[in-house]
Amino acid sequence: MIEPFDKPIYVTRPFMPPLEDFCDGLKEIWDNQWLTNDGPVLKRLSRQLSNYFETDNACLFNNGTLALQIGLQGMGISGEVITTPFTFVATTHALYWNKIRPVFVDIEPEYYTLDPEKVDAAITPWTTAILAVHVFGYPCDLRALADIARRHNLKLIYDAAHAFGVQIGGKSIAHFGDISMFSFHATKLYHSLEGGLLTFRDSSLKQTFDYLKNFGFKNQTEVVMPGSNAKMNEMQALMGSIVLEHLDGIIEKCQAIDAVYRERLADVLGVRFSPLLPPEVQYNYAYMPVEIDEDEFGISRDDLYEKLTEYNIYSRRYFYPLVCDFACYKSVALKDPLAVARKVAERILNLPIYYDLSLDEVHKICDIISSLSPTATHLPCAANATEA
Ligand code: T4K
Repeated sequence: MIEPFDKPIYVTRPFMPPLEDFCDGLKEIWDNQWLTNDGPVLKRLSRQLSNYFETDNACLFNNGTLALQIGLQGMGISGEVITTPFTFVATTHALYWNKIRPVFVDIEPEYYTLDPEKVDAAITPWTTAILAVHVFGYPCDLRALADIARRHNLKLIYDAAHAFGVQIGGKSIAHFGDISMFSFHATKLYHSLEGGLLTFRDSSLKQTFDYLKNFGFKNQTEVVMPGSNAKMNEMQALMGSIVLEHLDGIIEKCQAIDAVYRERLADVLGVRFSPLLPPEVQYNYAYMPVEIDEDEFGISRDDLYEKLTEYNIYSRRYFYPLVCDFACYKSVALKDPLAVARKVAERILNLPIYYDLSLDEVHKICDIISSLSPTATHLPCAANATEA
């Protein structure tokens, strides 16, 4: 019998930088007496991120949802947008708030990103854009989607909420598509407490986004568009600035965790991982999704999810239910049966992965998962044999 963890093991925990570093930054903010509205710490983070992404075409926001919503508004997207049902609901909410009709199409089965063939087939005279998600940080089929967008004169928008740090051939994923949104929420690999970033190809959009996140003010007496309040404050910017210095270490640790899961669960029947990404992709290891095949594993994904909680392990079923099955989107007509997305949503389980999770803890999680499979012949690893 394996003992439960004596503290909860969540699907993720935010990276907490050294407290002294945050306190030093707080002192600076206190001295400045400047808390929000384009303050000096925000300006510093903007410069750091421009260096990081190698572009000045970037705009910070108070969260990813508003960043995406304003991104769509600022680009004047309307009509129908082809998108994925296998995502966090905020992707679709951003369309809703812009009065855009979502057209849900299916995903491909390996990395769960939009299936380009399905996108192509769903285009109508009302289609104005594709809103694709680099779900779990797995890059979409960038070339195929760019080709479709070019041929049909559509805008290509990436919800890159999960993809901070992902590079393709040494180039940030931010450089693909017309616009990309990154979330800096506390649960993300890179975070600023809460926060979001838009990166974009057309530099003239910067002015528009700056207006839109500040009520549409051009100056003290002119409001030029119906904007929102979506400004990042100085505390958020401080956290973002400090966490950025630790990014490489965070990714390295999550890569090591990913490797342990893949090795330890490789022989457990019914646990499926996405294939390793091609060598030109530098992945960020932000999430650890697996699919549970009930017939092979011996119990269902939901039973496994429940049983893990008895061991104090809180995995998550990202993304179940599909967005189109939520009450507020059920009335959206589906032209595609979404067969792959439905199957994946029934089987997906995100295992814990975060900087502070020790490799011993990952081994123990693997031991527990193996022990819960009636079909597994897997023995606990030597390191944890005493706990078995
Ligand atoms: N597009 C996509 C594809 C997204 O995934 C998201 C957000 C967005 C757009 C919108 O971006 P933001 O507007 O959020 O910037 C979480 C996050 O709240 C959400 O940001 C994220 N996606 C989504 C995938 O996950 P929940 O409801 O699962 O969060 P919650 O509070 O249950 O946290 C998960 C676990 O993390 C907890 O069980 C414990 C741990 N945790 C969480 C927080 C907040 C901590 O240990 N400390 C913390 O401070 O949505």
